Amino acid sequence: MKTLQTQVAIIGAGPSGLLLGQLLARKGISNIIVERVTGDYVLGRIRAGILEQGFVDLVREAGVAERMDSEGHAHEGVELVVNGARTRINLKELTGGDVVVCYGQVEITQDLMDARQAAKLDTYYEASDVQPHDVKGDKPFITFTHDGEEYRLDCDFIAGCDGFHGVSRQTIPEDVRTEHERVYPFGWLGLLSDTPPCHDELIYAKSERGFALASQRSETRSRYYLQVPLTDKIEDWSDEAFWDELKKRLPDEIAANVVTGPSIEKSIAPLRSFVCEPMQYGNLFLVGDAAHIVPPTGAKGLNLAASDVATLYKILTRVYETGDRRFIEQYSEIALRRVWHGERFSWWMTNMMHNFGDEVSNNGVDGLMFTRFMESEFDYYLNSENGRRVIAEQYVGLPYEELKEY
Ligand code: FAS
Ligand code: PHB
Repeated sequence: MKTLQTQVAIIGAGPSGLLLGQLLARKGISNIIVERVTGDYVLGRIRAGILEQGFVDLVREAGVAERMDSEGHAHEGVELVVNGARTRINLKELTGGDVVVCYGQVEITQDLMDARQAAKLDTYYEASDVQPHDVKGDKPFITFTHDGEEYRLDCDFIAGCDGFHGVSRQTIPEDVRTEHERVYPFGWLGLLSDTPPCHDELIYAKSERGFALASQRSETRSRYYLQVPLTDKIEDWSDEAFWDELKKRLPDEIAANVVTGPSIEKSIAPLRSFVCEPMQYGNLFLVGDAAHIVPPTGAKGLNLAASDVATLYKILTRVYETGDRRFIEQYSEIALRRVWHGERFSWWMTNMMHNFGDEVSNNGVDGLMFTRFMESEFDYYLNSENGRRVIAEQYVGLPYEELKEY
């Protein structure tokens, strides 16, 4: 067995692991990333597209903002449509200046991978049998197999950045962790196309036929979503069927601007709200999707991962720079405070904007009555400046948590 040594072992080379590794390295904190699949496979996953202000600032602090700043598009507003009635949420005005940036997760991941390679930082792709050990002790380590060789990686801390299906969360004993979950009775059918966006800002649309989202990646690449039943299969949806349905769910004047074209990616994703508490166990810290999942309706998944990274980065930097270990035990409490805000907003937006059919909601309200409650609540929020401000503040992202004694 080959033995390696580093200060922080990172499991997973998705945006969480790569961003954490980049930030730590810039502080001179050594780290090694161990990833199950190839870098190309990681880049092949089409996911998020909206970055909160806090994420944008973190990417700049990580020194990988050049392409984001030149190719990303700042969005000062977002449109919410309910049965054809359009309401623009003026993010910049309602939050006193904050906006969101439209720049794909794939692009951010590529930029972080390029920076890691340029800095000659160690990343073991296609690693198998990754397993954390002695996480409660002061000498944790992970073992893994790479190129047929067995490795032991000794470290001070382990960052579990290995997503929802990773090994890290399972390392926390079942009797220690509490998992909260809501699985929604529908999914999102997503389509990526090299066609110009149908509007200059994002449009979230609720119609009698179901939810639709018109998003974008650039001036020539668009990303669209449709709410579909969980029973739908991707083969049920030709490109033509997708475009027809999308136009029926968007306001007529927007639908008229939709430029159709062949899909370059098309997939159906289930929607769930999920939180694991605590987000740490000894010297193992869960980061991003390893600890929590949100329905993409609030554009929070990737952004909550970034705020976890920011919290752990601040705590570990303090440990290595000053020896101050006071916040080590508070990582989970600090991270969860912002996670639950993002979870609630994503759950609320999903309730407001989707048709739940006749599902009886968790507080016993039947489908139609629940729908009326949600329509009334959304009508109130959209038609009051204070209501629109609540939505704007959540959408651009609440401030990151500071390290302070609670
Ligand atoms: P990731 O899952 O991205 O990365 C985890 C990494 O760990 C993966 O590369 C995996 O291969 C690796 N790994 C897993 N197990 C391992 C093991 N045992 N050993 C080593 N490595 C291991 N978020 C938004 O904000 N907006 C959106 O629009 C949006 N859309 C989404 C659409 C879909 C279909 C999905 C699935 C998610 C979407 N998300 C969205 C959420 C998504 O972007 C995540 O929040 C983001 O990828 C989180 O990044 P990570 O925490 O790095 O986890
Ligand atoms: C996307 O562009 O993929 C996207 C944007 C906003 C969301 C969800 C997905 O809320």
